[in-house]
Amino acid sequence: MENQNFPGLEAAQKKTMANQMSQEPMEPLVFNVMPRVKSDGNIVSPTIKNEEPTIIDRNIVAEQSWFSRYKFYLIGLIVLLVAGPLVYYVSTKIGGRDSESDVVLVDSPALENHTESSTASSTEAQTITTPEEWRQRYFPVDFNDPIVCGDQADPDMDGLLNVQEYARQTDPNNKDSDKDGLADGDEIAVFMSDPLNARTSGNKDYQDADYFRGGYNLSDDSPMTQQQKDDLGRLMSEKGLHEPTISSLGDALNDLYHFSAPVPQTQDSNATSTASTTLDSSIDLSAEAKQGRDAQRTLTIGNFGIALTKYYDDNKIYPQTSDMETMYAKVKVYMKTGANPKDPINQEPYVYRYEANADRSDFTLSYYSETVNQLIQKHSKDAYEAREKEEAAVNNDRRKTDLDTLRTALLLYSRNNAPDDESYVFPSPEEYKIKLVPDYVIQIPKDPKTGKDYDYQVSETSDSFTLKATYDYPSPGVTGYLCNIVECRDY
Ligand SMILES: [Ca+2]
Ligand SMILES: [Ca+2]
Ligand SMILES: [Ca+2]
Ligand SMILES: [Ca+2]
Repeated sequence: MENQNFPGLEAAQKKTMANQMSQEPMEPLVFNVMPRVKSDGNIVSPTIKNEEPTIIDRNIVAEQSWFSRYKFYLIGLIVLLVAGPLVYYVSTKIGGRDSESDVVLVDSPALENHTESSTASSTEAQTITTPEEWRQRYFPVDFNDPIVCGDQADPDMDGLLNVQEYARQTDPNNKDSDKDGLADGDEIAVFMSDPLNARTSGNKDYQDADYFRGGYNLSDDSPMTQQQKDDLGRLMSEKGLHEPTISSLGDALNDLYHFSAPVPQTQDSNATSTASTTLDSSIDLSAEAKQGRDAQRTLTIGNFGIALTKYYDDNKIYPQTSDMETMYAKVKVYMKTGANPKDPINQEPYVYRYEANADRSDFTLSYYSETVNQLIQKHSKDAYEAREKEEAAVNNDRRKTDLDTLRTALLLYSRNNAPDDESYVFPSPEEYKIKLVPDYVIQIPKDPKTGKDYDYQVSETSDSFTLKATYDYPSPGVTGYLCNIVECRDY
């Protein structure tokens, strides 16, 4: 789009972003360095790397002056309780993207004996607080793998951490949820546009990226003043930009905002010899980039593993090769999506490895994790488990859709058969199939795994019903899916 064509935009409806900006999720980051009081009254000491928290026996503590022993912790806790949320609130009001700087990952053996704060943050990076249902939807295979779906991970590398993607309802696997050319994280932290609306301005002719490529204000379609451009440029430098923003805005970044895409970070030249120091200097070694690459590795190895089990089902042995490309060629037909048999860095130790055992009844697939600095190995057992969970997620979705469909059919039936608009009438379990098919539903759906009918019950007075399905691998406290007159929900 030419800049000259841009004036003459119609007056646009505006969305207030202010409301959205104030909804950053609270994170418990600050508190984990302090002792926590468990529900049984015992005190858990601060988590120290690779060690189980020490539980201090309540009785022993009680024998001494509890206050004098823990007064510094208490005072510190109180200070943190007050100051933590305040600092957090202020930082998110200013920034939108918050705690990347807090995520200090132990990124090389040389840093192993580093301070407690970095290890605490490393543990923190593994925290998962998003609901399992959400993770199952977006990460069906790795929904419990903190490297992929931990709160602080950013597998799609759009600058928005998973916990923020959840809060914003954006897609944690999609850099640009609304496909307007601006990365989710950049929309929030830099452009103050809606990450779920390609046309925040309301102008149907121009997407969000068009405005910033031309130097126009989203709020009123006016050309930006020099001051506004300078301010935006400063924000870009401060927050950084992510793809696809950089490609979408192209030359405008420098021409209008004097912003040039950042030069990839390289390892500190003082660092002692680690694998990382020998890496190509063009490789981005930021914590964010490492997490992104690890997420990709987990996904890739997971997909290979599942495809290998399918290959095994057909061939009764695993492929005999130690060459990733050859293995990939053999299992390709079993893969749902393409995969790259080369590691994102593909330089020792960051390479994928595959090997079958002697009688080819098992395999080892591995990658080297940059975020935890260790070799991650997966065997056929892991792959079968991942496959079951993947299939379970698909089946569970099917069950929800089926019950929603049946519920709609039943409500339509009731509307046509009840004596008046206020009352309901539902067919009995004995004859609901005859009554519903084919007028209200083409056929009665059955459970995708058992092939049996879903549980359908009607009240004695025939004016209410319950439909139930049982999930495979349900989350704790959940059995399945339930629909009645009022709603459909997990139960
Ligand atoms: Ca993200
Ligand atoms: Ca995203
Ligand atoms: Ca976008
Ligand atoms: Ca947008």
